[in-house]
Amino acid sequence: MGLIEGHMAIEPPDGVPVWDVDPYDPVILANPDDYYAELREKGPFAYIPKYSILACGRHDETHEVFSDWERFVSSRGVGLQDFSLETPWRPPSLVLEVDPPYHSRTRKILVRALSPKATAALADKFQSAADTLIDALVEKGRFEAVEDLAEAYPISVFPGAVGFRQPDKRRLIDYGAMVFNALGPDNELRRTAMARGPDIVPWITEQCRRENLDASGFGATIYAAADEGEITEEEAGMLVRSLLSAGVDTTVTGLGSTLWCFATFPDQFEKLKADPSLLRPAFEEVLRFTTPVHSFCRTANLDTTVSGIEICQGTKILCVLGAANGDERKWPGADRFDISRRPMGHLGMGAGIHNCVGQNLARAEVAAVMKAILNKVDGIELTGKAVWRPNNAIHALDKLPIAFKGK
Ligand code: OVV
Repeated sequence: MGLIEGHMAIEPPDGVPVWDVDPYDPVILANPDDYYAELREKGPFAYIPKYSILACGRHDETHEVFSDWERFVSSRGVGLQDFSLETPWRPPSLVLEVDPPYHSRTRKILVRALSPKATAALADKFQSAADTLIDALVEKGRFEAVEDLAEAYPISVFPGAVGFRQPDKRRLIDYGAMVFNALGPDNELRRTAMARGPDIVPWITEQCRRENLDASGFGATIYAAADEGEITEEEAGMLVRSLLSAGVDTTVTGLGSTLWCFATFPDQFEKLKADPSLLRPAFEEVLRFTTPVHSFCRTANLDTTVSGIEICQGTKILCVLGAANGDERKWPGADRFDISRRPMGHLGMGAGIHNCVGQNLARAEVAAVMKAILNKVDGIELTGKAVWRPNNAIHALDKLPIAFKGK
């Protein structure tokens, strides 16, 4: 049995086309729409020889594989590496990279820490931070929206909500880029991100210790579970690490992509201004249309069948959430950004037991910024070319030059 990228090599299953493509080519990662369309065209699955994986990009099969935790496990890693065969670069996440029954214990604690009530309690803080930032950007007029807004806002509210006293913006953002790039193959992107490890990883580990967290905040709720004997002190630290792994790059990307959508489709911004009650469904459409986390893997833990295709134990399946979110079979006119669509069942926050546990918080952050914009901004203009930043698992902007027209 051969290994490719740390997982078992497989033969293409009967009925599955072989597709000679590199889904991790930086050109594809930066502008993935044609690759998404071609993947959907191939059928429910395509076999990609370069990595000896199956890829799926139609909505129904992607949803089936992604949410069936019993057949398609996360404990063997959600990137290309199979943790049952190789040791991962960091101790596995105690919530992302585990299965039930253990998963239920840790997930429950994060659900508690990030509950709608805990999030709602932060609403005033989030709103005043958003108002201050948007006032400053209206004053400025022209700005670089990735750095000045998409990164600046989550960094101004999220680390504080976890309980950190001295957030280091660069390290927090670069750790997110590491964690997501690590899910891909051993390519240039992954190697460059990992090179920051010796500086960032010990710092992250230190930040997650109880002594470094405020007595209020999500971190404190997690450590309170250790006091109750639900988890150990060490497990609590690892769950705080999960907040830092998954809570920064994702919201930075979601916010940047929201801005990009409204700058690119001004008619949709006009529609939102005319009816601000569309704000919630509008963000769901941003998630569907841009899919910040573009792909995650699962590993078949037994021989099984999906849509008549036989999949053998040990197969890595690349679930291309970005492709699934653009499936015409599910969303007619999928290539249109339409804030009145109400795209139920999109995979922008995942699906099943591992779906985004921080989604209330992410929505609250974006809502606060968009409310401030609706109050203070009359027009959003793209003043240059938006550039996307390749990452093995995240589809994020690198540059977004914007001008705000104040009211
Ligand atoms: C990249 C990512 C997503 C979700 C959770 C985690 C990481 C984690 O470390 O728990």
